[in-house]
Amino acid sequence: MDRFKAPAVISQRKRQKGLHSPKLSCSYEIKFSNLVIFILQRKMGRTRRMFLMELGRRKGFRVESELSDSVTHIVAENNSYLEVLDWLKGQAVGDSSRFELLDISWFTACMEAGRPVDSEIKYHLMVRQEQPQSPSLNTPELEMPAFIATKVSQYSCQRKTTLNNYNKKFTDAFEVMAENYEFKENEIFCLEFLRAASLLKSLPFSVTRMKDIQGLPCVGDQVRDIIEEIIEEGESSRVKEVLNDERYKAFKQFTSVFGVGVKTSEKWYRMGLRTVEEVKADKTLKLSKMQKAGFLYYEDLVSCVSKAEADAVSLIVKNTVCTFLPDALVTITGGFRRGKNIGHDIDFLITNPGPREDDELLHKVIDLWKKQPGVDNSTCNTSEKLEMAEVKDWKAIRVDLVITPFEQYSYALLGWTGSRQFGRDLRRYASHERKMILDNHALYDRRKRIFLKAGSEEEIFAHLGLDYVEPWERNA
Ligand code: DCT
Ligand code: MG
Repeated sequence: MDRFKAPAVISQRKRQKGLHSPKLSCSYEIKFSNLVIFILQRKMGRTRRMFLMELGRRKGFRVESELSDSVTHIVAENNSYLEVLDWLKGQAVGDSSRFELLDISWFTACMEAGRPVDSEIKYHLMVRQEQPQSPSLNTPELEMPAFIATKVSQYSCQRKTTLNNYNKKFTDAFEVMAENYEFKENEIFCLEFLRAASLLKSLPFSVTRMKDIQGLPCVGDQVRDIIEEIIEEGESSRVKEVLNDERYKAFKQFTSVFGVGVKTSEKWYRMGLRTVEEVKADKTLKLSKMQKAGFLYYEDLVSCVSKAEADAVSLIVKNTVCTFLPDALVTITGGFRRGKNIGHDIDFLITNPGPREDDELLHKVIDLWKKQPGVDNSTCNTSEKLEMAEVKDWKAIRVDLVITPFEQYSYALLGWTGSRQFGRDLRRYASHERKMILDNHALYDRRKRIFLKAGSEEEIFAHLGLDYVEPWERNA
């Protein structure tokens, strides 16, 4: 597999928004069609209700978001029988005796059993329960965290993570911590925070109490302390400290330059440099070709790539590739395939169905672009052009071109679609749980000593014994 990274300069044209927006919620198979549940939001709150609805659906129950005619069971929490009746009167549903009015403890018992349990008398809301003591509040094993503990995997490849992040204030904080540890080359702590961020991104509700994270994997002491502080104070003092740290701030700036990683940042920091401007002004520094391009197009490259820009570039890439290989398959991977509408670059995967490969393809593509007016990737002579140009009507964008042999295409697609954390966990799961080795080319079964062929991403998940996770659910 060959990979070519270059900032391509393309004409900036307005394009329509993406053709297809990703499906963000998925439907689950209904296993128990003889009952239809409605969960009352009153006194429960929207987030908890959504969480419970999602949980019920995932377990094969039919849970309606509206109080429709088909509803058979109404579930309430912390509401007395009379309160529910009162609420029902306001809903104009006619005869309310057709509903089973049940306490949340019935629902939680069903979730635990993984099937509907008999609506015994103890679960019924009744007149005498004027001051209800919800059983779910008294028996800890029935509370929300108890479900989480049994169902949330430590591997993000066994979770669904859409772009709908209910815990951004926590995950942003963890990502700052992870980045700081990355700058310090402390991989263990870096990963600890990345895993915690990824886990909280997958939760279908906002964490508001420490109880909500009880029993969750990937939540160590450091992570717990930060969550606690954010819940109590609204922000974390440790994160604030990092954000104000001189070294962190300098590394953050340096690594924002294309071609600059932790090693180079370390060197510049040791030299006493602190800002991008200071590095730029230092004419004694030896810069790589990528770094030169990084400084030259700095403003363009730090501004995000939009979906419209990705679509525009996609047309250019497809057209060029097809002049050399008419049957080639060109697919957008990376964040855009996962449904993001911004990114720091655009990732493409190219393959040619059939036996024919072209080792020279990427070079041919780049050479062709170099010759074309308006599309240019050369870094040496562009500064002169910039000075001559009156109005800059183009934008530099990072494009990753990856070419793969056709028989490895599914593995490459899975790997390059990411997210990074999802890929890490897939490889960790393969190795720790299945004794297999996964990379962007192949899957090797160490016990059977064979390579497992796959013609689709679904087949790779099946080889690993994992439920399929759609690209837009891989935003771990
Ligand atoms: N990847 C990989 N090997 C690498 C680099 C990346 O397998 N050496 C995978 C992991 C994620 C995917 O490719 C795309 O990488 P990025 O572009 O860095 O991530 P992204 O999710 O597309 O993020 P962004 O939206 O910021 O571009
Ligand atoms: Mg990308």
